[in-house]
Amino acid sequence: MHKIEIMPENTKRYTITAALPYANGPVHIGHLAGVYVPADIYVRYLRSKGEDVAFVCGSDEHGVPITLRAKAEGISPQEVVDKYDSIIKKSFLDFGISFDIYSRTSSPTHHETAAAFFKNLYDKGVFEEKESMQYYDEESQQFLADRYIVGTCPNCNYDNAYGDQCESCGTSLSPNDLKNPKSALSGNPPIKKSTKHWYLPMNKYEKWLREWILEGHKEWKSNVYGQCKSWLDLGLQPRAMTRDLDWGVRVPIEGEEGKVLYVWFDAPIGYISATKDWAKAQGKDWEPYWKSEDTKLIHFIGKDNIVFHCIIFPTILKADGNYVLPDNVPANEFLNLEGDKISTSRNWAVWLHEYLADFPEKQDVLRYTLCANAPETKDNDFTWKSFQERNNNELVAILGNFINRAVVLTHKYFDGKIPVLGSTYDLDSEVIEKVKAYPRKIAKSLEQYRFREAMTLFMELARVGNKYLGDTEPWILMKDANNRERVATILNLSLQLAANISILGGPFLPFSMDRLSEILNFNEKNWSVAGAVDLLKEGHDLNKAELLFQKIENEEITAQVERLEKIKQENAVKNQKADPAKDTVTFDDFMKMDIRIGTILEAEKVKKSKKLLRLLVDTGIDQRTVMSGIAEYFTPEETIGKQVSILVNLAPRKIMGVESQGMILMAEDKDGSLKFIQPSDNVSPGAGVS
Ligand code: B3M
Ligand code: ZN
Repeated sequence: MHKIEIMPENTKRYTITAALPYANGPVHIGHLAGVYVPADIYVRYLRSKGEDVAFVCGSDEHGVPITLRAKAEGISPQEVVDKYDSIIKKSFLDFGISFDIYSRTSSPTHHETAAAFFKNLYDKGVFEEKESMQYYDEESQQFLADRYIVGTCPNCNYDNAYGDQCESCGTSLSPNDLKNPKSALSGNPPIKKSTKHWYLPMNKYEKWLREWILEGHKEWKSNVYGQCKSWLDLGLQPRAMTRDLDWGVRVPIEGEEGKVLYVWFDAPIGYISATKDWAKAQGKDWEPYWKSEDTKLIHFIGKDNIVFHCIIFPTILKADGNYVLPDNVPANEFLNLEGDKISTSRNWAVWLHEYLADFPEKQDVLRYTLCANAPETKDNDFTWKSFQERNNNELVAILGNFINRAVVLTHKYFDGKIPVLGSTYDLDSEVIEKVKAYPRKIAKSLEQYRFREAMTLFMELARVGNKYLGDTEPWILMKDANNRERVATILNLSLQLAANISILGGPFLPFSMDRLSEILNFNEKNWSVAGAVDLLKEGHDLNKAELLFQKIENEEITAQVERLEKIKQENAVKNQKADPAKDTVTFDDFMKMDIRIGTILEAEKVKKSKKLLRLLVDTGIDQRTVMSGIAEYFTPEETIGKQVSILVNLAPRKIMGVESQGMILMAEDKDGSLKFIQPSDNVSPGAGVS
């Protein structure tokens, strides 16, 4: 039996989920801007209204991205997820993303929950069981996930395209589209083999989905609604909910070993498993958070996850029949970095842990900039310049400056105590009116998931305060003792505004607003008390003034821009194609060259030359002098004793007045750097190379 949850009247219950990041890499600003900052702002707002909220997230630890990363790093999938789960978890904690629980899909609760969910649908006969022909690698004895098949792109002829996408031209593919498919595991061409899977008959839910979304959720953001509509208009097909893979939640059907649940089946159920673990730790019942009609389920995600959260997961929940469906899915578009798509493989990102190393304690500055630039309706760009400007011109010059002046002046003139509010004039009434109106205005934007707008409104309040002090100039008034009462009123109102700011800014700038509460000696966080101008009682003691924000200097920004420049250059080098092959030579042509392994006996720099070393080489035939253009890459000492390849029958020629008798063979990398061509083990000098 369920315990009956007694909620105060008017309190609403919310289950707020934020996309489970794949535990195959750290998180970057794009993740934060698109999903976690908006979700956190929303949740902090709800909590400050006293709502009952479960804010759940965790690492997505299954699926091919994890197994690929494991392969790339030469470690096991479990080691991959252990490593990244803790890095990601720490980043979120550091940035104040206030999850009630950050769980993991490799947890026992999740495996049980996901398997039971699947089993229940299976027992109800929801799935269609189908055999199909899939690519199979005979050598590694496994079916190949799309990402494990590489071949030539039918569109651009790029020869390293994946079975699901060509990274060169961006076309999305299916494995059958590839020319010359090869297994990424063994390199062999795969065969086709029959395999059984369980399909969710999406087509059967199409009519219901059209009604539920297209008629019932016209209020969803236009980017979300639009994507759903185009999916639905294309018509839905049955979709396999299982995979042939050995990493994931095992298919809970007897006799069906070696198969796991499709990661997009199990991952969203991760929200439920996380809620279970959280509720258990709190001594609560998890079920109302997922099954009570009066619970609002809201998924915060990026745009690439829309179809999974708006179409597939709701279908899974609907098929079960006992769950609430999402009330809203406020998905964001993507954030770019300095005009370029953020990319993990190209290292084109600002990683959260690296940001904090360079800007310690400046979490709020990033939260602020990302929210101000949030890609709510279209892709948006993060630039370091705008980061600096937002900090210096807005956080420091407006918000920080206002608070600091109000507090410092109160310490100076009124011993740090809230002075008495006297008669008010038009200028004061304007402030009072704004303070009254803004909590509702900001709330309205937040409730419509318009976080940029909400934060802009919040900053307007700080601007109001800043302007009020600028217009009234209490420091000038105070030169005449008769104005003391007037100044008391101005500072009283300024501090009331500051107290309101500390409540209303909490969702956006939690760290700074905690410090502001500390300065004001005022710990109220309840949204409903905002709007009043008597939050701080007359005579109430303030704490010491302290700067909420510090200026960011040009050098700090230049360092970041230079770091990115360097990455850009490195990427350009990596992407350079090798020169095309030279004209064909015959075997006999090649055999004319006498290449031997020799040992460098002596080496010295050549005067007046930056590039040349004079080498004495034991070729096994003789000892001879070779002039070699390697001085920029090797010191003479580094070369002595090295075995190298030398072309011994090259016609001698004079270089800088010295006769060079042969040529040392070098490999030239894309960036122009040189490496010796050496035998993999030592050989006797004079050994022939052919
Ligand atoms: N891990 C995809 C992603 O990180 C996926 C989200 C799961 S949410 C249930 O974009
Ligand atoms: Zn292509």
